[in-house]
Amino acid sequence: MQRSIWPLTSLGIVSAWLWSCGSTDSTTHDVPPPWPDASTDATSDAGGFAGTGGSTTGGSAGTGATGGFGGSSDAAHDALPDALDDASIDVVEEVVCSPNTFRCQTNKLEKCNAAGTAWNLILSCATSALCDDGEGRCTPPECLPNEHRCTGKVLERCNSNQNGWDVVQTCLSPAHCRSEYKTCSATPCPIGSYQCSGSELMRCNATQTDWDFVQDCQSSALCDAAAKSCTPATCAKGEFGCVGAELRMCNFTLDGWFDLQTCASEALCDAAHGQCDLCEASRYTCEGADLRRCADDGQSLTTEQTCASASRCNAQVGRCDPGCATGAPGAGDNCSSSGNVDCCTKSPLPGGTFSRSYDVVNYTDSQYVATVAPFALDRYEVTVGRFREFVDAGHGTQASPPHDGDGAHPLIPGSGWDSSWNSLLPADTGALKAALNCDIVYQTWTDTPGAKEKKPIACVSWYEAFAFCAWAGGRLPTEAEWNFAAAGGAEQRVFPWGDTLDYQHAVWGCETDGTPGCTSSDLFDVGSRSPAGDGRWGHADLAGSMSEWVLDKFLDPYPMPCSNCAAITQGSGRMRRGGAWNDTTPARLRTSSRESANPEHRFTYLGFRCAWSP
Ligand SMILES: [Ca+2]
Ligand SMILES: [Ca+2]
Repeated sequence: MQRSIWPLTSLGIVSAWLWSCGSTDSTTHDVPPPWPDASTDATSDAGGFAGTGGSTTGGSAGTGATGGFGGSSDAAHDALPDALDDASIDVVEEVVCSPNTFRCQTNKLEKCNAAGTAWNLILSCATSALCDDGEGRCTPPECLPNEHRCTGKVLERCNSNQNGWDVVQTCLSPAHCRSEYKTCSATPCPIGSYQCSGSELMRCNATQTDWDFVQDCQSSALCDAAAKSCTPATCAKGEFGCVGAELRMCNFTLDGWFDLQTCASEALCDAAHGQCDLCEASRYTCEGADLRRCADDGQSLTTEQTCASASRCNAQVGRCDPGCATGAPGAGDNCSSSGNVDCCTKSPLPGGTFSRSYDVVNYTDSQYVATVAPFALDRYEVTVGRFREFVDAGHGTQASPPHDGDGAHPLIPGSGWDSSWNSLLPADTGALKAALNCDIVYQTWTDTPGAKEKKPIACVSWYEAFAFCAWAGGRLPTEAEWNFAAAGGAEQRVFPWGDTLDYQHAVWGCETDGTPGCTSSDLFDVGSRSPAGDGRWGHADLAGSMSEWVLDKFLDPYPMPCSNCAAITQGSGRMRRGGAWNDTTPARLRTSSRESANPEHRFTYLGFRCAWSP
């Protein structure tokens, strides 16, 4: 396999991947890659000594359980006046209006609530717009104050509501209607002049006594007296449009737009219905732990479900996430060294632009620029306890695979589950459990819950990792997203927490347990190095502990350009990032290091975490 020189020059050359505890078939792209030769991982060497036991002596994780995309909390309810609060009086609200009807208070449109007990302001029309209580919206005026027009021989004037025309008089010969004079007049019309009567183009007749009909411009065109013709209309009758948050409507002369009102946000400007929506039509949002759905007409918001916590509320998939539902060890509020942090915590990232595999110090090629949209990422690697919920529910198998398209990045078409992968999952739960028992010494899975529930799950194929994230309501992070989280975005950090690597910041090198050499005591619970080893946005163990599957295939150089990109068609294998507990080479722990592996294979040092889009 021919590879470009880029991984060698950009990632530097480090010592060969020789780990005394076992062999590997995965690839580190800063050394001549042994993969894809498909020997299985066989970390069966138990090591020569028992070690001192995996103490979890990291710093306190604190209480920083950032709650995902929950949104703001409920506004405080107005307190009742003391007199009412104290007295046991039933306050019956009086019916004051007909439910769901509209009224206009000057330019303010109000709607009677469903109980008929109050008028609620729903919008303020633009200064020169009309408040229409019949339609419940703002509309442009049909005409201007004191504007006159001629319809044939009939002189008309704009009515006081500016929504129609009043007849002033019908002109009798020899006088004819002259809107410019706002009267009937026998004054000769100018030779060769044109005027418009409504949509009809008229020309001064040969005797200059009246106007001859030329053509009717109809509703799709404008009568243009100056151009002596019909000209194309700017917009269609009754058409609405949005410019940013501004809702506008085609004016009655069809030659321009009339600003109706300013919606609360661009997303709420609804040109199809000619209104400002109260919420984004058909979309889910989370208000704390409440999962709410906006009606298809954008005019009402209802709470469909209240999730166990704010971080379980998943607006993207419109449901409460199933993960950490049991509250069991590794699947409840019992992670990190403090033992009280939600193992399913999602820490949000702001999105931004940075350079992939660029840390300023070791790797100085900044050309692989990428932009990622805001997203959230599991604060911890997926634990054994979390994975157990998934296994116990029967998922991750050919018997219960994800649906086509599940687990997609919403900004990357075609990034969801492909049903042709179903056959790459274990046949059933028994086969999945057997596969998770990939190494008697170093596997973290146990068939029954045991002492390793808070350790990161390992021995999972890329397909199982993908299926887990899809089931959990999320997806695998893209390589760019993972790199963004680790590098602290544009801070381009060398390690997720800063510049130097030691055993207080990461689980690595088989020495975080204080004893040289690899034993099972080198496997730590998730978050054991928090908060010292956390990344810029609070993510634990990005470097070390388990190396982590990401969505992308291995493509060298990186896909370019990259705005929410991922290598999902071209490339080989699947990427993994971050180095692992058994990596003795510091460079592997750097945020710039790239490695890949065969997606069907399992390793005792390879786990994952999930990402979520807002
Ligand atoms: Ca050790
Ligand atoms: Ca890791």
